[in-house]
Amino acid sequence: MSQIDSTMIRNIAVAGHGDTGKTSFVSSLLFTAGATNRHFHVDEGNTVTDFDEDEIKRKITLSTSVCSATWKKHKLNLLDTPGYSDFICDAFPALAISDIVAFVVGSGSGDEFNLERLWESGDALPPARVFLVNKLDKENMSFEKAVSYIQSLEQNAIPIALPIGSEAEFKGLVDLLENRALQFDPGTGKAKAMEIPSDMADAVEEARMSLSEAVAEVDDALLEKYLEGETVSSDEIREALKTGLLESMVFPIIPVSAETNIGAAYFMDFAVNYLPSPVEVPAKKAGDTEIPCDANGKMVAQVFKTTVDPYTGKISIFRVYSGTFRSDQTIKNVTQDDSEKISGVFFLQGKTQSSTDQVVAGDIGAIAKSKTARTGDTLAAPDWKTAIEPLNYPKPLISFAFKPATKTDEEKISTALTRLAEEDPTLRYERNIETNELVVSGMGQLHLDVTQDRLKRKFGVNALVTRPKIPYKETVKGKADVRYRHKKQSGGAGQFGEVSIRLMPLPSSDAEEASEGLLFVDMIVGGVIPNQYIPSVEKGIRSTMVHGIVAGYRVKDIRVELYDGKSHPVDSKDIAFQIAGAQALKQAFTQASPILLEPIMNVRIVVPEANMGDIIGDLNSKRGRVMGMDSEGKKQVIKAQVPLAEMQMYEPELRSMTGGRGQFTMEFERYDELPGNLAEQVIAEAKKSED
Ligand SMILES: Nc1nc2c(ncn2[C@@H]2O[C@H](COP(=O)(O)OP(=O)(O)OP(=O)(O)O)[C@@H](O)[C@H]2O)c(=O)[nH]1
Ligand SMILES: [Mg+2]
Repeated sequence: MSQIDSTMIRNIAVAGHGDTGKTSFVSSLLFTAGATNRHFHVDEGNTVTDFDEDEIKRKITLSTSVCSATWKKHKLNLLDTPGYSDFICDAFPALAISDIVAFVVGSGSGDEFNLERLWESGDALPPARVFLVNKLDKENMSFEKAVSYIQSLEQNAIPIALPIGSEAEFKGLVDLLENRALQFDPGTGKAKAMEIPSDMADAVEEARMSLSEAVAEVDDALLEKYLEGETVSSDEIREALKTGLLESMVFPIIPVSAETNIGAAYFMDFAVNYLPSPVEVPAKKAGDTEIPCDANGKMVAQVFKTTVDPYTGKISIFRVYSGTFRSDQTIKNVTQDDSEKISGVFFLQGKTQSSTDQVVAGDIGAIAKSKTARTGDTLAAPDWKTAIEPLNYPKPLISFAFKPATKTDEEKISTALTRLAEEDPTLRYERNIETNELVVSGMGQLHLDVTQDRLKRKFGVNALVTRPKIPYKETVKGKADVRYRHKKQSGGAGQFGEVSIRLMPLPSSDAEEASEGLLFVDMIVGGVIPNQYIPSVEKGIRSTMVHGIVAGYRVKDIRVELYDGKSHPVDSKDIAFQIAGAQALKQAFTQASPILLEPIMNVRIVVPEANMGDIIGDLNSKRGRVMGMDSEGKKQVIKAQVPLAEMQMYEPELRSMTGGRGQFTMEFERYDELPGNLAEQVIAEAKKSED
């Protein structure tokens, strides 16, 4: 296969709010460019990029997929990213490795909060950013409204084309750069020149002025010329626009309809003529080392996505920043400090692989069954030293307990979750040793629903999903002094052990010395309990602590002094002292004002100003304490401490309180006493489940 020149590549992430038509637009591009022989539709479940069964079933994109179209000898790599809140995080790695982002806007109503969220990530976005106003064939869809919404986000966004006709009559566009009109054939997506409709003359004139003005801003000399009233040539505008795109100073807006194939050809022409190739964008960095895009340089690539399928195995998708990734080489995984022999490299068209012998600098390729590659890893020539910064993923926001339905499910579930987490870094799971539950965490309820489905469909694992238990702890507030004798005489050898203990809360000065929540102090003098049985007493106490005393939760932060006891020359044995220790603790515990402790989380919430009142009111009703407030851009930041029990469903709650515009993170802070009435409920629950 002949090698494509890096300058002929365009890496385009297609991103935006959910349901705006990203996948449909990619489908329209593929069809118009002849990469597919039919125009596939999301609603028919046959698009190239929404190929996963769960995507087809739900008609939404769950994870980024890669395909490409050839347009005028250029290779356009298209990354179709998810737009729904639960899955949007998968858009970030695609944005991080692309040179261009096409934001698809799908309504004029101005509530595309996930677009706003992506837009706010600023420097994490590719330098060249274009807005596509989609669905212009649809009733009530207004280009003007969508433009003012986009301009409310970014004042340097400016139309470079105007729609001809609206709703069902939308048929083409006026190209403001070339001052010409184009009509599109919905059957092929191809463009044909037409007259600029006479009733649009004024609008076109005005839009061309605004565009010239916006573009002139890029270049001081040009701006001066413009302000002096001198004519600015089309060539000058074109050059300035290219610079403006590269330097994130101008953001073109293009009207399209993915459904009726209008604008796809225009966008691809624009990509080829104006949008930067991998050679033109600022060089990627690994630490302080620049990685210029040069197919003859040292090979450096980064894996930005992993997919794992029980049938086809693991696929690692990477972007080559420099050099040429060959199919028959030994590469170094710089991040893992490991190396492996590559056998086979391919390009992806959705799920379809086409093998190649090389992937040049700037291009995107994939390898199968890599032993070392994980998402974010740098794969490079053996003598390359510095890893590219790994990709960032947010912490999960919601957790559920996954209970395997049968013994077979139990055996398979961990392996299955490991595989799923390998392709989805926002999915985490762990066995909570306190509650003994398998806790699976993700970005939202839908995310965990999909996980439950995938476990079943891909791995045949059935799991019941419930809210996870809160890992409460038990401790005491008071002191107690207990003497306990364990004596058993039933036929043969008897058992005898007697202990006297003092129980009290662990003083903070002892905290360092304690282990697993207990400081056990041996105060036995004169061998009243023989030395070898002292550890038995401690063991009995510790095993009781694990299973809890009043409500079945782990006991923590206690100090136990063993100060007296008795033994029997024949009947004293390890088990007898273990039982005596355990029973003594149980008695002492109930006498020493036992309490429950609950986990308190540090929460950081970012919301629009307008939601502040509701959020604070809600935090108060959640027994939360607001620790501080601050502003961050147009948003307000609230820091609070809130019990975990109140925060388990905060993700959907915050989403509905803020119409999706709120974000939050939380992490464990400390344990606090659970108020008496709530503690009684928890104890009653525990008793009920014991019966
Ligand atoms: N009328 C009309 N409908 C469209 C157009 N583009 C997309 N749609 C419809 O909008 C819905 C969503 O389209 P998708 O392409 O799945 O949107 P998306 O942005 O990829 O959605 P997510 O990836 O799930 O965020 C589907 O029902 C499409 O048929 C368009 O240009 N016109
Ligand atoms: Mg999609």
